Formats: sequence, structure tokens, C-alpha cells
Amino acid sequence: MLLSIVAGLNESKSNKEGIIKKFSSLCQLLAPLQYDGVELSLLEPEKIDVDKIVEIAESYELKISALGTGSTYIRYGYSFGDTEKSNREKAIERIEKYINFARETRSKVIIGLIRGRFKHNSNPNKERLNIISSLKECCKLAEDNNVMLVFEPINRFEIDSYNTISQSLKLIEEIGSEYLKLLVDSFHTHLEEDPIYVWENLKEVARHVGHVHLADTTRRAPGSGHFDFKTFLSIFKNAGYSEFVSIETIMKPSFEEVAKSSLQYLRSIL
Ligand code: LER
Ligand code: MN
Repeated sequence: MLLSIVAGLNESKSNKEGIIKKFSSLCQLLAPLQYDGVELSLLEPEKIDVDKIVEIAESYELKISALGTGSTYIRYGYSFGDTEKSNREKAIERIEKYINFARETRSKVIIGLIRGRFKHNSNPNKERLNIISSLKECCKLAEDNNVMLVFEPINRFEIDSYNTISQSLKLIEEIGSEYLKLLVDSFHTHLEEDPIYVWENLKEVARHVGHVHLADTTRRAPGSGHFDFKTFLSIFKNAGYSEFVSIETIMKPSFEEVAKSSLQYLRSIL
């Protein structure tokens, strides 16, 4: 199991040099802490000098675990489920940019908030069908570029579709692409899964998982709340999971503190 942490590069507000500087200082912080990689939450991956990013990451022996795409919906409002075809096309075009970046950095592309929220005046079934057809198109792009997509169940307070692991797995099976796997986030797991069956269910789905997010019940660093990370992580360990687990929390009191305290806690329980 490899460990990474989510960070942004402020690429939409920065110039090329600023982005690279930010990435270098991230690596400088994470490499001595023995992280294996960094997950990048991006808005405009095409603005980033990807060759330089690869060169810097390699020099620190760090990997880029995955790319977060949710800001495409939050900042631009483009989504897979939108009732407007042009809006859905824009969301897919944006995913293509992430896939290009992921191909060069050998990372995965996360499909989470980009599926969008249902509009008050639309038909949820129609939006769900739109999500499925947009996702199928993205899977084709992923296959052509040999990039893995990871689909994230997200809690009902943030999104209207695919809140649970079983709903998401059903979709993944229906699409049937080798390039589409499941992302399990401990925070959403805590909010959405039935506590009586959650561990048994996770054991059954572990082989479909391509990426994991870690946040405690407080959505702060692992160890700050009451999520049972010991049981959660042992399921993946026993299933032979060798991909990344990635810390995705509210970065308080600071990114550095979260990076350090999460690592200390995870080491103590693993
Ligand atoms: C994204 O990975 C996620 O977990 C969502 O809740 C958006 O923050
Ligand atoms: Mn997540």
C-alpha cells in the first residue's frame, strides 16, 4: 500500500514558474516524511509543464497518485449529467485534459463531483442516463490513453447520484471497462454505508478498488475522529491492495501538520 496526500497547485491563478515552484516545495516537504506520492487536485492541467513535473517528482522519488477533477464542476459548472448537451461535452473535454496529464504522470483520474447535481426542474433518471453516457465516452478516452479512471461514491449532502459503494459498483459493472475502477473514501463510507455490513461488504469489493481516500469522521486527519482505520485498512491489506491510499482532509491547522500527524497515526496502527 502506498501513501499520498491531496494538494493543489493553484494553476489557474499562477504562471508556469509559480506552478513548478509550488510543486517543488510540496515534494521537498513530502519526500523526507517518507510519502510515496502526491495526489493533485487540479482545475487546468493543460497549463502545467507536465515534463517538468515528471522530472521533479522522479528526482524526489515521488509518484503522482491521482488527479482530482471536482473543481471542473465547482468552478466551471460543467458536469456529466447536465441537461444541456454542450455542458456535458465541455465536462468530457475537460476530462480529456486530465487524461492527457495522467498519461504523462502515470496517475489515475478521479470521477467524483464532476457528475454534477440534479437540477430542480429536471428528471433524475434522464440525468443518470447522461452520467452513464458521458462516463462511457470518458472510458473510451481512458482506454486510448492507457489511463485508469476511478469512480468515487460521494455522500448525499454533496451530490445526488451514486452515494453508496454498491450503487457505484453496479454502474462500474454495467459499463464494463477495464479502465474504470472504484475509489473508496473513508469519510463517505462512514456517512453512507450500513455500519452492520460495511466491513463484510468492503472485503467483497476490495478487488474492484483502484484508489482510496482517507479522512476521519471529522473530515480532518486520520486519528482525529472515531473512524476505525485499523479495520478499514486491514481489509485492503489482506486483499493484497497495492495501490495508493491518499489523505484527503480539511487541511487544518495546516497542510504540513496534517501531513505529519496523519503519517504518525497511520504508522502506529498499520
Ligand atoms: C472528493 O474526493 C470528495 O471526497 C468529495 O467529497 C469532494 O470534496
Ligand atoms: Mn474523496
